[in-house]
Amino acid sequence: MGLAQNGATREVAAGAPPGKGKEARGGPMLSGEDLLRLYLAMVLVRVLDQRMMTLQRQGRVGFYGACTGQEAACLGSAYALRENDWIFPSLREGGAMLLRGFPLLPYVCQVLGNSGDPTKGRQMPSHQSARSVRQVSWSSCIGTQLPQAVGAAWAARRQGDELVALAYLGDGATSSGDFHAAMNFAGVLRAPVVFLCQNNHWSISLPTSRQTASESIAIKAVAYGFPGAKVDGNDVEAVYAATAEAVARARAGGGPTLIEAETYRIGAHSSSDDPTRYRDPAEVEAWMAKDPIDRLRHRLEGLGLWEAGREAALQAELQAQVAAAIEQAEALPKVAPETLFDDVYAEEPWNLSEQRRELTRGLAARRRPSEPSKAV
Ligand SMILES: Cc1ncc(C[n+]2csc(CCOP(=O)(O)OP(=O)(O)O)c2C)c(N)n1
Ligand SMILES: [Mg+2]
Repeated sequence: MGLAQNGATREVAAGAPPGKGKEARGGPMLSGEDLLRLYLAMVLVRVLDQRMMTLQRQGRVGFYGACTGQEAACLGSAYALRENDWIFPSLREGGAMLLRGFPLLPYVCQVLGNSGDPTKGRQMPSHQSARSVRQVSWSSCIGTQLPQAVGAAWAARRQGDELVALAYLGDGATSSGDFHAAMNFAGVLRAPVVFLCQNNHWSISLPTSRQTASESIAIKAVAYGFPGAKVDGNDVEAVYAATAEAVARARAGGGPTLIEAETYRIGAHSSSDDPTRYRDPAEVEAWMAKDPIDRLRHRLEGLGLWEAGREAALQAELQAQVAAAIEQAEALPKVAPETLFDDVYAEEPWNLSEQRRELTRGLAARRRPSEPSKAV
């Protein structure tokens, strides 16, 4: 793992023994307890993604995008944040909300877009977000989250707030105008933002080799006047170490960092995609051998913190948790149409109130059993 700064490259922590408990969070090392916590979160996200994709195929969910193969890059980086930091996701980082304490049931409700969804079904499925864990929605509009993250980070800094914004992007987003505008502004303003690019080798069917002529994505940071780091995105400790270092620098007023986490999208781009039409199965198999979850499990076993015998029980437990959340979520009613008018204005204008009343009357009339006709 190297760190490129103004053309120079240097090594940052990789594969070092985990640090001890209290100094670990915020520092470059993870304790054994942290590694276990991350392992459980990564396995939960894998199990959830598999179940949700199945639900989509059964017609019970409209759309889904999985993070399979990228759990270390996604969760290892999110783990380096403090509670009051903000996440601006790209396409696959919903699981960071769970790691940051968002409950599973409303999470599943967001995928279903039903009445248990705190965002009232207004988002596309898979575009979870929650103010409670300071995470905005996925950004299906590629790259738009990046200037937003810079703006939020800069505004917070101007208000004297020490928070950091972690902005995720894919390799494909590096070709968007928003990426370059965001990188430029972040550098000029020294905004406390960390850009975490999950280079998963594909932008739907376009390979990263067709995305850029640069020697890496990380190197692009040099042109904007701040450091870039390239890490093994399937090594959760390496991702954490690089992000923790970048977050600490941003918080201390040292400005932004671009981290390239090299990983691989094992599954389809989304439930709307068929990767067998453009990818060599041998490539997928080669990356499956580098699975970040297997890798962390081996690490934990080596540290005496996990035994192979516990795996089946963990799988059963997480499958049961996810199944229970799905069952409870599916038992909930749809979002009431009247909520359409909620959260639009702090004080509802008269015309919206009128429309709300009209809709409520219309819905009530439709719900009443039809009365016998008085016509003769
Ligand atoms: C502005 C914009 N252009 C194009 C698209 C279509 N699109 C959706 S996802 C995607 C590829 C994104 O690839 P990448 O940034 O590498 O993220 P990944 O899906 O690999 O996580 C594209 C081109 C879009 N949604 N928005
Ligand atoms: Mg990609």
